Amino acid sequence: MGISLRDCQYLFRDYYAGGEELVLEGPQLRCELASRYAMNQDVQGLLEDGGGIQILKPAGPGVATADKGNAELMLEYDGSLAADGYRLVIGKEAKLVVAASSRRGLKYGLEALKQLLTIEGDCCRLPVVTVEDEPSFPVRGIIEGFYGTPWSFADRMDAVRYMGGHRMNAFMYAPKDDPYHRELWREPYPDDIFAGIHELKQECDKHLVDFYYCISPGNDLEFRSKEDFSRLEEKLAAMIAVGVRHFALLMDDIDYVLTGDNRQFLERSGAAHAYVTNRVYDYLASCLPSFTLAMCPSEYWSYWNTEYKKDIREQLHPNVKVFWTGYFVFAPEIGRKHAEDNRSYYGHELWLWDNVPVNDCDKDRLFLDPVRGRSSRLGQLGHTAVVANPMNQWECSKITLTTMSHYMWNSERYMPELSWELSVREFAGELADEMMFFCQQNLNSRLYSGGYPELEDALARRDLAWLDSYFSRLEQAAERLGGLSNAKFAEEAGPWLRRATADAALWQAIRRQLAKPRQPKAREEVLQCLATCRSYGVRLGSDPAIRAAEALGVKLPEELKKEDGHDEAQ
Ligand code: 14T
Repeated sequence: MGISLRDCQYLFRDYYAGGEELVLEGPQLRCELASRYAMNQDVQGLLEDGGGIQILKPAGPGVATADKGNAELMLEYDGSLAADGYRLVIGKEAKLVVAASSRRGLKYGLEALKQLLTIEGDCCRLPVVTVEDEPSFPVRGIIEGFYGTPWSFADRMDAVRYMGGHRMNAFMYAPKDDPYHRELWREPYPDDIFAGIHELKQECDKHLVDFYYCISPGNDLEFRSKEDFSRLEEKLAAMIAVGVRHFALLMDDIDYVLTGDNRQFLERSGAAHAYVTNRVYDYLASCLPSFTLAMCPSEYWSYWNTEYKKDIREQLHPNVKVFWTGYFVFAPEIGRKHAEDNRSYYGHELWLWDNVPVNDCDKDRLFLDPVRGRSSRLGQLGHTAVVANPMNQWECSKITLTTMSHYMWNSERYMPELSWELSVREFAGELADEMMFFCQQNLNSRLYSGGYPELEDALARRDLAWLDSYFSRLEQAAERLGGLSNAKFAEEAGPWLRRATADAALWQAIRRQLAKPRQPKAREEVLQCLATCRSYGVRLGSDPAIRAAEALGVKLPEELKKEDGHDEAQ
């Protein structure tokens, strides 16, 4: 509600507004529907939530609508628009048009209409505008591809709803520690887990999100074994039976050197990975008129050309998409040269598996900053998908993911700081300032090595007044965020919020010790507060109290300091 012109210009690719406004009577936008998109098109379910828009059932031929709307909405098919793109025209006299080449485009067009609508008391206002909007990447989404505790099904259902509202269209199921995804890939899912996956698939359908089932058989697949292939096909057949049409074979993080019969049979692992993927491709083609198949090669992060890549390039079916993560598993920078090189090594459509904001290698950290350093032009450089690998903490991942959703939709215009601001505001509402402050203490050390300059400067200056206000801000932010109406956030971020409070307390103790350096009680308090900090097993990226102690010459027991995990090198 009340979206600013600046935000419109950022979030919608082309926004032609001449400053005029439509003011309509009534506390809701009530649209009389006419559709040339398709006859009897079901559009009721297209909006994530009505949010002030009601779509009235079209009157039959010659039948007057009993219920008069205050606007006219025409849905049109326009095959020249990219998939998921739309044109929204908000015309004078309350004539609205949404044109799209797919149902998802219609949905995004209606979501845009909802965002532009302001309701004030008994009337609604809309800008007179034409919006032309198309995505930078056809496939945009999330890959649940991390190690450690997988998301719960409740998390996943929420993720799918979230994606529907953020113009993401792909949820890829690939939790490393779902045993049936990797370790026990041959085993069918137990009924209860399968029911969860089925329900998730249905939620995806409802929100026009494509569900991808990913499987990782690479650790111990016998490439010549008929039995193994039947197991793999049975696993996929069960998914096909509940409507899944999108798949991926993941060969990451395995010992991929061929041994024994596998080596006899296929010689090289690139050839072997192309072979199994092609067989899966043929299987899917034998039972489905249309489907998607992607594969993650073992060499998904390396920046040199190899025989493995050549084998994939030459032998993998041309329709199969190939994942990579940029150069290095966590790529601070994915530039044009990297993309061009890797595209030429693999010779297939590239799908970026972006390891942001994943924290499975940094379990004591939360990453709450925007994605940075991805080329604005990956879409022109052979990429047709960008998917983000999130944190084990789903709710906390939303901060970064919302910025990624902006990048995925319009990489050419992406501005990390602006996206961060929008994301934090959307997430925390009235507590946006506190949230932003908290986020600034939890930067992604894998992507960003800029550190915490304001804090470091104040420490170098020994500016105690600045530090006092910094720590009281931290304490206040932690307290208020703990009471955020979003209880899931408070739960997930709990250890970090408590750690922030403990850091503030440690600072107070450090202050007292600085005032009375020779008093044993003051020293005792510092140690006690330090123990509390450590007890949470997590830390803020800025690690302010420990840094302050170091900078101000307050000695902390060496071993405690180490265990706390402060690491200069990051
Ligand atoms: F397939 C991939 F593209 C990929 O990134 N695989 C894993 C992924 O499951 C994990 O979540 C991610 C982040 O930790 O990185 C890959 O796993 C790693 C990462 C490492 F840094 C495996 C070994 C590493 F040394």
